[in-house]
Amino acid sequence: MKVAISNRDALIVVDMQNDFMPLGVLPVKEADRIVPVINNYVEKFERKSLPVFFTRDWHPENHTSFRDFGGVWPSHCVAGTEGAKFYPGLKIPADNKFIISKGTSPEFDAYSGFQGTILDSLLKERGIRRVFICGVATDFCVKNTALGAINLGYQVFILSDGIKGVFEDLSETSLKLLMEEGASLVSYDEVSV
Ligand code: VGL
Ligand code: ZN
Repeated sequence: MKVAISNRDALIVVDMQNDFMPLGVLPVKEADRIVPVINNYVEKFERKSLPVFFTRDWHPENHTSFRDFGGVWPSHCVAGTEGAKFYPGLKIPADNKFIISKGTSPEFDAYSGFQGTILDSLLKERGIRRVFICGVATDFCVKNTALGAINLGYQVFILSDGIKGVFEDLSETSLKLLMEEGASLVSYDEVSV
């Protein structure tokens, strides 16, 4: 399908942080490969002066999702550390960009960029009705951010060439679920400015 970006659209880049890159502590296979594609999407939105939202996992040292504290993941994206920083190759516009930290309190995890954040109000304030979502991981934070957006009434486009997952099967299932929930899957050539 073809879709043209209009002035009620925003781009959401999910968790493109060092710890999720191939050399990180919670690596998403080939996550570095989508960086150039994501940068191109960022430029598309930047050119139209549309907002770009970057979510980031921003956990305290004793976060509930960490194995030592009863969770399933190795310690990752601890606030202020190198691993929590955005991947150096990621293009972050000087203007009209917003950084959304999530999973910031010890006792709650947040796979969705909407969970415990002001993302929804920032979008609503700007009259945004449709969100284009890319980043990692397809089967966790991309999935849940997209579901959050759908539940809040946004029209959701998943950027198929701008996502990578942890588990292949789970990523497939996640995308299928998102389509059933009303999201559309589009690639770079299908998105025009
Ligand atoms: C994520 C696992 C743990 C993600 C975050 O960004 O998808 N996955 N924390
Ligand atoms: Zn996390």
